[in-house]
Amino acid sequence: MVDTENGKNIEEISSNMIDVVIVGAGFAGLYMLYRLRESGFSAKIIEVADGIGGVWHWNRYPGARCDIEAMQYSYSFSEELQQEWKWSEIFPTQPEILRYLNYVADKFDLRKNIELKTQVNAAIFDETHSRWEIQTSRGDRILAKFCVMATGCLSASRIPSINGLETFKGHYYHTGRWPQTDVNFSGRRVAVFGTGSSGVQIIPIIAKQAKHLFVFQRTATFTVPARNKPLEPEYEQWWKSNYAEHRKQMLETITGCLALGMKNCSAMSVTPDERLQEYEKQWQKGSLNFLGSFNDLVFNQEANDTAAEFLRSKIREIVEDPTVAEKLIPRGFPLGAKRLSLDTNYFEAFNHDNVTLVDLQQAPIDEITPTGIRIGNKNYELDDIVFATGFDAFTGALFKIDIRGRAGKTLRDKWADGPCTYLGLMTSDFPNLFIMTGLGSPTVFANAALCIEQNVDWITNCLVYLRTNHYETIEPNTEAENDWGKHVNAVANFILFSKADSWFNGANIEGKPRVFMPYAGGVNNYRKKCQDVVVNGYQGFILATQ
Ligand code: N01
Repeated sequence: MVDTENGKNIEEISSNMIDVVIVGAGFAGLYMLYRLRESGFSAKIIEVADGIGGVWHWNRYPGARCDIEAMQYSYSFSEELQQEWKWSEIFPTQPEILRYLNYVADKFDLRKNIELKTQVNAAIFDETHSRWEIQTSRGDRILAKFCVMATGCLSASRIPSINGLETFKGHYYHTGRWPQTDVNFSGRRVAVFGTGSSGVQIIPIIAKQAKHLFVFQRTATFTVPARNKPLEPEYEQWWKSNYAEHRKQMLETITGCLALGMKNCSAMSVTPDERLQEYEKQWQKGSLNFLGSFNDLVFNQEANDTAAEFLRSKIREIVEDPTVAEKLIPRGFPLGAKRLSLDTNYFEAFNHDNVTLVDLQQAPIDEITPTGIRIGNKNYELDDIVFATGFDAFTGALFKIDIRGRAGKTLRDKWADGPCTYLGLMTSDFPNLFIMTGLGSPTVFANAALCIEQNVDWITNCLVYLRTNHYETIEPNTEAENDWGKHVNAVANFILFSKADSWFNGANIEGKPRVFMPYAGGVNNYRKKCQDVVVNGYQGFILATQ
């Protein structure tokens, strides 16, 4: 029988039938593939890039590194792997993390089920046969019982539309789509847009290389020093000697990270001197744990103000020119409401003679010209422009795919007013479609590697349950989905993270609905909710035998 539209016969298409198609070969996709194969499912990853690694493949800009300790930001599923892999630094660089992921792919023989350089164009649910048809840029149509979107929450990079960009005669780059060839800024005049985590990492490196660096800042940012260093053998040994137990403890935390010696009291319950001492101690230690210096910094504005003021005082100490320091001081939003960054010599970079801060709050850009950037009658002559301008987070990568569920309904239409999921894992009317992009889950506030493993384990156990009990489909009921959405919102309103324009709530993308998308209730609570749903017979899900 011939399918006239695509010129392929049904037998040819059916021979392409597998249990699960996974979209994306990052941290999530790789472990998903491993777990599914171990559980007896046929599975395949489709990945658009020419290599595995997801964000760690694309974000190869100078200075890119992890801001969660590698001993924790790594897979826990194999004791052998976690014992034999040796990290060189506390916060390893992008190349080292990519090497690790490649090592994992080789060790567990994952590559044979990964198809690179292939874009998934569409995923269409066939209600008659309860299966997904995945259409790729190679013209393939793969049929799968289940589809897992491991497309990442920060993978759809975004260059803002600035008048005249297409006329620019120099080079321009986005941090999230960095070329694989060497980019050297020596002797060049470079502009950087964006002072989020990517900008904070790349700016000090370019400052060292460039003839002149212009940082075009729209919103000043809070950062804490990383104080990165080589991994000390004793520390590594401490982790490795009892890895399983440490990983277990991590699961019981809010952030999915072990942070020892933190104070479990309100910032307002101690004297101002004690407070400062604690902030100073955490500042000297470095790491994002600064936000946990006291247990109420994320929901008590008064407490948050004290920590924010401490960080502002540090900027004044570091930056020599007081006028520049004032421009670099973040104001108008709580600490943490835009994601806190870890830095290495970020503010120090502004003390270099070859670095100029351009404050876009004073005057916005008029245009990009063939030779640079114009603001009013001032021209900045440039050779290169770097956009560290972030991502269409959570939904951007999903919406690049034409995803259609029941009755041909598109995901885009369903989520026109903002995404809605149950546990961040599924959405109603899209049976057997699992989503692992951090929506409605704590991933972006926590140790993403651990959150990914939790999601993958949940999905795998769910598929085993369906197989054992002869169910054909699973999808959330709308009531459970709505209740989850309300809960995610209620938690977001309780904490201060919702009180700023950010990629958390879609505010960084023009026209995107303002919905607070991640779950801020903590890894421990999220896990418990996911477990309870299972214990109660997949409560909130509709399971059907045909
Ligand atoms: O992106 P961002 P990012 N003109 O959206 C500015 C993770 N990550 O790539 O705030 C001028 O945070 C924008 O300004 P404003 C991490 O979770 C982790 O830095 O919108 N500026 C902002 O300053 C992080 O949170 C690591 O006013 C413009 C910046 O661009 C997430 O990825 C490293 C502009 C965008 O900041 C995203 O970080 C890197 C315009 N038209 C990233 N448009 C680790 O360390 C936007 N901006 C693991």
